[in-house]
Amino acid sequence: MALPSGISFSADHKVGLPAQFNVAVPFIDRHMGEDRGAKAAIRTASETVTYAELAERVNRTGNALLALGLKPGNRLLMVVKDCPAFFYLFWGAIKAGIVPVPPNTLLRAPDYAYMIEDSGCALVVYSPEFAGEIEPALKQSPAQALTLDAFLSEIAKASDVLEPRLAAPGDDCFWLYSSGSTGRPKGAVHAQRDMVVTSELYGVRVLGVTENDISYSAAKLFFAYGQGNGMTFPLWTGSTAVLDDRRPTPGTTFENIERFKPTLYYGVPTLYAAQLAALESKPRDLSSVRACVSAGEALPADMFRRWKEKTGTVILDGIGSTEALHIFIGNRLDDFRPGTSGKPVPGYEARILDENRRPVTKGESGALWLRAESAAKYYWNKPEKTAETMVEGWLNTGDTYRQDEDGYFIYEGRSDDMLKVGGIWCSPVEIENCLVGHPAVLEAAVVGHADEAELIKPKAIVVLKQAGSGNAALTDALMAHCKKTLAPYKYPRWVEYVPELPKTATGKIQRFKLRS
Ligand code: 3UK
Repeated sequence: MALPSGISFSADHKVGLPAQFNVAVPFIDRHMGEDRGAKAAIRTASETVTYAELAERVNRTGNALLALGLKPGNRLLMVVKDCPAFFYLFWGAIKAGIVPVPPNTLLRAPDYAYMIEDSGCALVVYSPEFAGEIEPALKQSPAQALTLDAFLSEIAKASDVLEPRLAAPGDDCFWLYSSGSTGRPKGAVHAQRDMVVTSELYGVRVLGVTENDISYSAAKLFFAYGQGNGMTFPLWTGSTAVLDDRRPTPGTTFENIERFKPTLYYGVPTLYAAQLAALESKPRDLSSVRACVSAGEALPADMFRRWKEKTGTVILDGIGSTEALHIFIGNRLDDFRPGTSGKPVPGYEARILDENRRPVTKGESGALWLRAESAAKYYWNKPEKTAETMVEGWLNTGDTYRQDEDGYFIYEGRSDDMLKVGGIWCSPVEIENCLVGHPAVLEAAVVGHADEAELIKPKAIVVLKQAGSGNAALTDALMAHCKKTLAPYKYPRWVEYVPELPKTATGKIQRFKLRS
């Protein structure tokens, strides 16, 4: 398919954009001029939204946001489940020059209170399902807030004509929050250009997404991975996205695959493991799927093999990040190696550096640095974190990698203590702090531990106030305490009781000594 007018890519995959434009035009409005008005942009179990309906609702949303008093540059915090209105809010804001910020919807009130304050957002829109966490978070805040239902009645009243607010390719466009091992989530600020780059370089040039594809991402839209899979790649190519607001399980995902017959399916390793287990007892029809994609954490080679055996389809593992926006090293249909992350996506430059920031000899491990045209510009309000992570046009990924003899990149772990659980960040420090809040616990350390599918989950090593009182009932109580206090996926799946924790001379827990 031809690139949208005014947009080009050079022979070395560098993007060319107009000096002034609005990225909602090539992703949304363009399809009216290309005869796709009647085509399905979104399908859910209860509705189909055509490209014409999408363009109209995006305009109404932009106008409704302006009518509520939002000004260009203001932030809109949208805590919204996977449904068509996610598209309306995200693109309506962008078209009106407002900056959408869609956080993880699995978080707790204190996380949202922090994001509301940190972003200084002018408006919070939230699906009513999340009221229990959002409404307490709004108590101290000057931001306006509306439930999604209330907002949708505003858009019904708004005009369906909206001039796009022009911006430069490098101007702030949307943010995504990313978490660190210590400290608060960081708002990664992405530019107008970034979704064009990921959609064309990974979506079109690696996966070969075309107008004829139907994409279904089990990974949610708030995750940069799901945002590309389930929204920007389909819109860039004028194809169809399938949305489901339920929690993805083997049951719901296979049901969607059989019903909507997607050609592309996107998951994370934890879900593929559960799907594989479910396939043992009930075969399912995946014949529509031409490729499966995995990201978020490394996909074990054995899972690749078992999936291929059971479904006939390959799973293309690729590493992406919130900062890079989407996958920057990936396997492809005509060039893959199970157990590796593949090779750099065209247009992305990856380097493995030693502790002096010099390239390692090929085959040795080191820190992975990345040069990306889709990289976030900076972290909001966090100049030190920005300076550590974004250095002279390069991104420090925080990952350790090596290359095999044929140039495939092999993941070797994080250089900090952060864990990926079900593809989502999990800070050991946050879980430790939660455990220490339980009356029986004196100290705790949390490390990653591989489950039976070789996927990492949090394990707690606990020192009790009353030595020797650890038992199964207390373990259950500690797990319940964490589930109640933290985002539910963060609870420790194992608890081990020890008399003391290994520490450095300065009293820092030596988590590496506890990993097993
Ligand atoms: C880890 C992987 C091994 C790695 C993401 C695809 O995961 C995404 O973004 P996040 O900001 O996390 C980034 C970090 O996650 N990771 C991601 N994928 C892999 N490790 N193999 C993989 N295939 O530590 C990385 O630094 O949550 C994934 C697209 C967009 C994304 N934002």
